[in-house]
Amino acid sequence: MKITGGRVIVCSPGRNFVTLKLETSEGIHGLGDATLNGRELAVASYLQDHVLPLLVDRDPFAIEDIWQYLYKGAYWRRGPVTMTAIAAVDTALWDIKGKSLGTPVYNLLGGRSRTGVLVYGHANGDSVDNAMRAVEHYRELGYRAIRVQCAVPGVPSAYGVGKGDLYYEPAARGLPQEQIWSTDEYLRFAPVLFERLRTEFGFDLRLLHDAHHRLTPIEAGWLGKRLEDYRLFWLEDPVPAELQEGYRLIRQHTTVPIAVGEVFDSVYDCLQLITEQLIDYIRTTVVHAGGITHLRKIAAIAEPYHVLTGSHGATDLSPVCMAAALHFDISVHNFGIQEYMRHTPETDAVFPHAYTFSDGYLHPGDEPGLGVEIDEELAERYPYRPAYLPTNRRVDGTVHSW
Ligand code: KDG
Ligand code: MG
Repeated sequence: MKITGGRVIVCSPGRNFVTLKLETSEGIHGLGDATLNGRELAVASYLQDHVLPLLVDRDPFAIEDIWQYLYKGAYWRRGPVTMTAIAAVDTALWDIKGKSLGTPVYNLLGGRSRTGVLVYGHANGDSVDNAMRAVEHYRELGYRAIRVQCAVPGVPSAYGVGKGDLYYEPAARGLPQEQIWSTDEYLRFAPVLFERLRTEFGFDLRLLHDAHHRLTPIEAGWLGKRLEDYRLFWLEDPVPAELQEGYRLIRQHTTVPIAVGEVFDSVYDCLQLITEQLIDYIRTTVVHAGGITHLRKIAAIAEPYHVLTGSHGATDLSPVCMAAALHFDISVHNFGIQEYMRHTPETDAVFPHAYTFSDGYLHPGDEPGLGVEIDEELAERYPYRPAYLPTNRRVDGTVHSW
């Protein structure tokens, strides 16, 4: 069997997605998600113009060799555009191999290590009362773990507060929105929110929270200490992690579990965090960190250091990525949890999939390959529409991490 070519499909069923479809001489095709929120066409062009010509006539079973060829064979390595493109190729190759051998991808990754994949959903509110209602709603849907975000009094635009309940979506049409942020107000408010949550819901429910890269290490240490009594499952992205050693300072001040990694694109972004045990969960994901092949290496390095996986799974990662994540999650030993933001019905219709949710767990299904397809005719009805993630400024106008 040989790779004969491929196509990059850009569509926007509710939001933008880039999908790679690799074709083979035996008529089997494989899919890979190549979506980089707000930078979609850069990856589409990199795949189309620079990567696809390199794949023709190669053996699609040579997954490791193709991965290394695309990574080491390009003088300019790493970065989100390159690594997302490599991830798309890698994911599509695993899909082809599974389909060709007639088995779900998880069987090629060592088989099932568990019966289901524990997931967390997103509850948020424009007030504390509405956040409580959203948590209750997610509990009724069967979720056993819930991330909670809430509007902060005095902060015009806190991170993670959606327009609707189930389909939070930060990217917006047109040029980037500018949001306004105040760390002081946020730090005052966050412990109050979690005190109320534990008072209303007790300690059985797993609660998570995302600080979305907005604090300094010492601010994060202060917050973590205040949140310890509320037993968070994790505090996510307290600090931008370019300076990995900054996480030492957080660890010196708090035992709150820390999760980091959704913006990382290779093991080099998290090596120090893992080997110094500065984090508890590594959140790298299939689509942005080099595909199933590279994610398994990150997990293997994390395992002896007691770091569990907790892959990013926001709506800007397509159902193709979600399917791939589930095959990874169900097979890897040191799995922790999987983020699961529901896609809209439009997205699900374009990407029919075998995975199902029940009772707080996702199940990848038993279809050969990844168990996800793209309805190209339907996709064509949703043309690409430029959209950006917001930007952020402090109240005095200084640019701040969003
Ligand atoms: O595209 C950016 C989103 O994926 C990100 O803001 C979501 O932080 C996020 C999360 O934890 O899901
Ligand atoms: Mg996050």
